[in-house]
Amino acid sequence: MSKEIVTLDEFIIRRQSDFDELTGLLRDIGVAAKIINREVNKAGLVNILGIEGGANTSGDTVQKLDMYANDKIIECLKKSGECAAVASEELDSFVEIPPVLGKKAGYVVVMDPLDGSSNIDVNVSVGTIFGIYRRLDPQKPITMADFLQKGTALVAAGYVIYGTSTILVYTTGNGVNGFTLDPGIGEFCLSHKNMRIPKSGQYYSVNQGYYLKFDVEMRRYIDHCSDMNYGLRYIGSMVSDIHRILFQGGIFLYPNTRKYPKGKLRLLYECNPLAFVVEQAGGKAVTMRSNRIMAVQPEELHQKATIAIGSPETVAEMEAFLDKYVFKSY
Ligand code: AHM
Repeated sequence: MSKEIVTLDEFIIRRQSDFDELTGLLRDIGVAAKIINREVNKAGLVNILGIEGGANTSGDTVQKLDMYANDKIIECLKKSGECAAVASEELDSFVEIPPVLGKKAGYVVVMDPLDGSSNIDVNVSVGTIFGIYRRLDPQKPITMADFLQKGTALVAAGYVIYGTSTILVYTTGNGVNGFTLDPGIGEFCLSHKNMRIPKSGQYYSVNQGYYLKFDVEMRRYIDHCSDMNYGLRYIGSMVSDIHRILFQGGIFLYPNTRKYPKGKLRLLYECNPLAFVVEQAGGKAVTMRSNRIMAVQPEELHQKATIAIGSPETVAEMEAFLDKYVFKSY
């Protein structure tokens, strides 16, 4: 007996009650993901179609893929009229979306349109990360405060991986579901229902090349992972690393380094949305100071954060390990 295919659109309609008034907005993101996917898949042809930043065979300028993704998502978000403004890792400040007649634009979106984009040239998976907040007051103009909300205020978040297959994973705070793009019918189909992260895992994911740039306690923790025979896996594309950990368990780390004293990854665009997904799958996400990522009060749009995220017991074990070294000295 063949299994019933449930497309993303059908799923959104069936679970309408989970979505408040953002059904159209999530569908806009799904449409943008399909368009970006098409473009990412063509990336290997840049030498034929024209180098990014240079001119193509028709003489038009070829846009860099991360800016292309940025513009495409914003363009798609104009369709439903549910999104009032967007803040993106690619832009200095937020942009407002023109209102659609008769629609209440009750939400703002934060996004990293193409995370890990330096991997594109070598055919390694990249992704889109997004988070959705309710506006503080839809009757008032949008201000920075609409974006500087804690992760705990997120109403939905997710990511898309453009990889061997293209997968969209998201949560509206009621579990995590994943949809794989069926290129034959051009639809995201429910493929991973109610995803749960393993309680613990034997993999750690960190840029070990920075070992000597980490604080001593982090170096000791990495030694501990090695002592415990944990496997090291690091793609260098956060979405892909987190996606793997959601299935296999373990921990992803981006600690402070000498080069990035506050961490490299962005609180609003990367850490909070992925923390929401991982927590909803039963996992844990904290800073190197053991603060819950989603409870950190953002002070600016492009704020950076350190992060340890993954299986709940593995992250808790790391916190206990670091606690022996670091927290006593603060
Ligand atoms: P980007 O915003 O320049 O794409 O950087 C984000 C990426 C993450 O996807 C990844 O986890 C990290 O940078 C890798 O950084 P590093 O090369 O320092 O290990």
